[in-house]
Amino acid sequence: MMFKKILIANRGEIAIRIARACRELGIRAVGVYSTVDENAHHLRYMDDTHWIGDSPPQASYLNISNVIDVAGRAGAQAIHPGYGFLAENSDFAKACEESGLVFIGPSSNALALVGDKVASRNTVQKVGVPIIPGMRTVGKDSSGFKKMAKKVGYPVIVKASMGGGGKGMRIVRTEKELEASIAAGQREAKSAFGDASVYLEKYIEKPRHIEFQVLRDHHGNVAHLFERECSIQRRHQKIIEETPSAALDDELRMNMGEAAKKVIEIAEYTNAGTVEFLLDENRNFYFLEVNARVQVEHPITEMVTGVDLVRQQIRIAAGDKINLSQASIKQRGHAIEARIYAEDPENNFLPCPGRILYLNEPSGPGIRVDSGIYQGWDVPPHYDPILSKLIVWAENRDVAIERMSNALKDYIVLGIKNNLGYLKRIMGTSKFTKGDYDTHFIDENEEELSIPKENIHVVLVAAALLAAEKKGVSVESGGTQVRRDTTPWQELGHWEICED
Ligand code: MV4
Repeated sequence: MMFKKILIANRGEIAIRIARACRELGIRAVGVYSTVDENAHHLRYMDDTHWIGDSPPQASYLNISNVIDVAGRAGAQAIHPGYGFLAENSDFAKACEESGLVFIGPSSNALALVGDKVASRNTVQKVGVPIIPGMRTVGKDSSGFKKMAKKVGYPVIVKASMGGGGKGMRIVRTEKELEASIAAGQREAKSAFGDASVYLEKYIEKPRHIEFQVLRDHHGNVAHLFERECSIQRRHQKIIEETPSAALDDELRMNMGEAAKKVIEIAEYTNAGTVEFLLDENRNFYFLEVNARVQVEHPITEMVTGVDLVRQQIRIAAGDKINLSQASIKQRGHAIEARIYAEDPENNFLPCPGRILYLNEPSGPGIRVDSGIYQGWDVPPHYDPILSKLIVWAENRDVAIERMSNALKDYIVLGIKNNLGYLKRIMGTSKFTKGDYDTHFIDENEEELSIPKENIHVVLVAAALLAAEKKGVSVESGGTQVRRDTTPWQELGHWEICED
């Protein structure tokens, strides 16, 4: 039976995305908000809204009993957690199960399994999915780590078993660093995840990060929706994603897709899930982990396959069968997503909350904007500073890049610092346009991605040349060029209108 009412336990662009899917399915959407989010954009898309607690996430969007209480009071039959917050929390999924609410995601058991990296490695290895050579249990003493490091060969990597997102990770190049790296990894894992367990793997030097979208229903039907190339990351935060990946051919794509389905099946995982792989320079792929949620970058898969992933999540949770055969799912054209953040690329990507004084969002053929903001809104400092996502589709990669570059130029956010200029520079790098990149792209292209400091002088020279020309003086420009990607707005830096 399809739900009549769903509580959306999230905020921002993803809450709006889920509310749209509800509306199309004839389901009422219940929105929630913290104190600071009283005027947040997502509430305008809900049929009903409820306060769930104070501004800090722990008091509101992360507060399990508050969310469950509100769902009960609002008469919702199901909860969609979105991404982040409670999305991959098996205690929350369990609390939903115990209070008779449907958690729109996998079972709490499947969530617990994929949340444990060592257990996941062992499970998928049983069905022949390749894993990175390394330890099969969490390390007890340093002699076990030493033995495995010798066996697989340096460099190695120490990883948190109960974590993700790169926390607790340490790359180790020689045996004499090993002991200190284990201790550092354990300390970081303990403070980030409340569990100090770490294990060791061979370190893959220049991997691409490629993930496969999978759907599996409660009747055992499973299908993958191809890959997303997510190698353009900074400190484990993805910036640009695209599909198809330039690194795969049809055969490798098929093999990875089949492996992804095996992972989801052996984990008895239901709903939408993503299987992450590392692809090494010799085109060997290895299972990394399962992301048990709808992902930030899900729209690029929707654009090339035509499948509405959030609609599928809701249908699967309601007990419907996935009405898709593997053979019917095709990749058509090319899609790219850029994540727009309130952050300062010139100041170590420091989050920059504040008031949006002017907003113009791009539109046009093949352009999708999943936005969580509006002009006049104050971006609060309490949450992840993602503002919106710009997604483009085109018949091929070159046209998609051109379309993205132009759409980024039309995207204007004034009043708060943001990464729009930085994203435009990524589109202009030769490594990106060639599709020749791995997970080190951001670090290795730092120079090309930063605004040259002398640029302001170039602008002054250009102004002087123009002034001279007006006076009828003839001058030689000397071949200096003003970069096309710097605008007067960027040169101006932060500014605001003061009322007095
Ligand atoms: C690795 C790796 C290389 N070798 N494991 C990143 C987060 C977590 N999902 C696992 N990650 C990685 N695991 C082995 N054995 C490279 C990454 C990795 C990465 C590492 C450093 C800097 C950026 C990275 C981006 C993606 C993946």
